Amino acid sequence: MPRLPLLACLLLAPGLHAAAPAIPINYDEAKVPPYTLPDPLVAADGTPVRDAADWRARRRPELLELFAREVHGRTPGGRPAGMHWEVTGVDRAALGGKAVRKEVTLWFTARRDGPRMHLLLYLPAGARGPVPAFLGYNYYGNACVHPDPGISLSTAWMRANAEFGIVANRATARTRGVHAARWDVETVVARGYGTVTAYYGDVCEDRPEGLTGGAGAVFGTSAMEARRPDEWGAIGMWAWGLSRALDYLEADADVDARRVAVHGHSRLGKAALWAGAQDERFALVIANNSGAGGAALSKRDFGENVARINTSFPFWFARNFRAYNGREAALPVDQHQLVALVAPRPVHVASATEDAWADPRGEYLSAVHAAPVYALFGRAGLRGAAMPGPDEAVLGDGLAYHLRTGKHDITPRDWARYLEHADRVLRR
Ligand code: GTR
Repeated sequence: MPRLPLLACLLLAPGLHAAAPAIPINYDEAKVPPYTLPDPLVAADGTPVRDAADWRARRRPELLELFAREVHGRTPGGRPAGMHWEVTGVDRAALGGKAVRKEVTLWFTARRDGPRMHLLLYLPAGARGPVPAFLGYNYYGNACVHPDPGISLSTAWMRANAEFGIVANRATARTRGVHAARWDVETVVARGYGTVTAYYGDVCEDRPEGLTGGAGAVFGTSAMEARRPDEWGAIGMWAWGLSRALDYLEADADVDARRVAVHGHSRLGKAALWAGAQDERFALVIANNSGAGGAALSKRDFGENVARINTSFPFWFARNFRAYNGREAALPVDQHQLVALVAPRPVHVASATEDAWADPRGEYLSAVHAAPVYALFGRAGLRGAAMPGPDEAVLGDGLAYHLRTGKHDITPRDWARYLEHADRVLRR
């Protein structure tokens, strides 16, 4: 074999990205170059959007199509015909009598040996009638959200993680409750809300191979590089799974499916936004530290950028999205339009002061620039409001934003804001 220069060897070595030219990341506010955002209220043919009806009939479908084609990939279908579920366990005296715990297995197709998702619900005990609820994925299986020994331990594949007791790609007893602080279950339930969760890896494992399992298997999705340029990726699949969870909630008499907030942290915040944009049944959308591909503006060069996210996670988005690596100016959309697709339903965007990677200011500006669409519906946006300082919030009736001090995370302090917002918009 001829001797290749070292650089060529490194570039050819499978799985080695180290030799690829480094992708520059800007963390200096003074060095953010000027950028132009596409106007949500100007249609592709250059004509202005006249009113809310025109937005719904003409502009909203146009933007959904652009996000599907250029960013996330197309969602190939809705609820499969054979989808079905079974309530596998109910404990009416969970959490010391404060909650009802339910476990549900939802098979995406008629096949019992086919892809499925396990739902966990905590509902306030003694509720008089169906309750509003928060729905979001967890990272390490349902048992990570609370130490309650009654929660079934996931047997699904997950990334090995010694800190969280994930050994040989499986959760162990040590995984129980590792993310309890991220869920704050007791507080949410005491406030009168249900909290519903599933492991995101049930829908698509967070690795390239995941694309052909779970939701991918339901629709015959191609392997990562074999995908058609607009075929969906993991974020699209996670968003689809949230809608399937809502399908179940519509049939659960203990939950008011018309008052469900979909939420997610980080990559799952990206999925929650895309779910909320596509599925108008979600009453409130919460994007916690969702960053690039979530709430953060792509054309604003700060923190993680398109080239970086497509290189680290080449299976999260459609292959088409890679055309914008280092070319964000050419993107026909930006993330304020994704936020606007939720209008007039409320969106809550949240950042953390130490989460520069996710670009807190870019997340805030996305909500600001979505405001004209909310205004069409007579809902106040964040226009004109200054960016909240650390531990401050602006809670408009359409758009809300808060900035928490601390690192990339979702904490009880974030939940306090979400509950405050939900009390305003999900309470009848
Ligand atoms: C990072 C990724 C972010 C965010 C984060 C997370 O590695 O670059 O966009 O998704 O992971 O999900 O925790």
